[in-house]
Amino acid sequence: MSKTIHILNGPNLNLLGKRQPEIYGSDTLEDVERICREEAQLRGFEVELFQSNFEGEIVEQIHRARDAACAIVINAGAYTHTSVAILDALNTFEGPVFEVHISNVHKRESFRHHSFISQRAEGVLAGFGIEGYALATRRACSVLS
Ligand code: CA2
Repeated sequence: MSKTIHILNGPNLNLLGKRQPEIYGSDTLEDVERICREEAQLRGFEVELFQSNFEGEIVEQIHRARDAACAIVINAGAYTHTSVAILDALNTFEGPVFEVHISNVHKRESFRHHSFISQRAEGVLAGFGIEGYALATRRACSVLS
């Protein structure tokens, strides 16, 4: 069985640390990968980080995860609130799924309050900054151990 946790990121998250630091902080996706890897390696797991601005590419990465990953940590960005296609893809994945949002989406506009992904996720973290990814990775390791 795979010991790799896939950390999936949706649109605009490539700009993390480069724009809107008042909402998303000043850490980058490289920092996300580093803190998740630290959590995973302490527990005998690995991580692989993926980001795309295209819905279909995220769907295809979830399909690859079916064979290559033991768990998925996903911040689908704005697709969280719109994408039945990503939900359907996650429903084909057999391992645990954890949903992460850097900001507290419930404190923001009402269109961010609904998530298609939450009904598939074992757990949801919002508003913990990039630490949410590390916490979700840690939880993925513990449910798999
Ligand atoms: O809080 C989150 O993590 C979000 O998933 C981020 C999405 C937003 O649409 C969700 O409602 C909540 C937006 C990602 C945009 O990422 C940026 C990062 C830095 C600079 C600009 C955009």
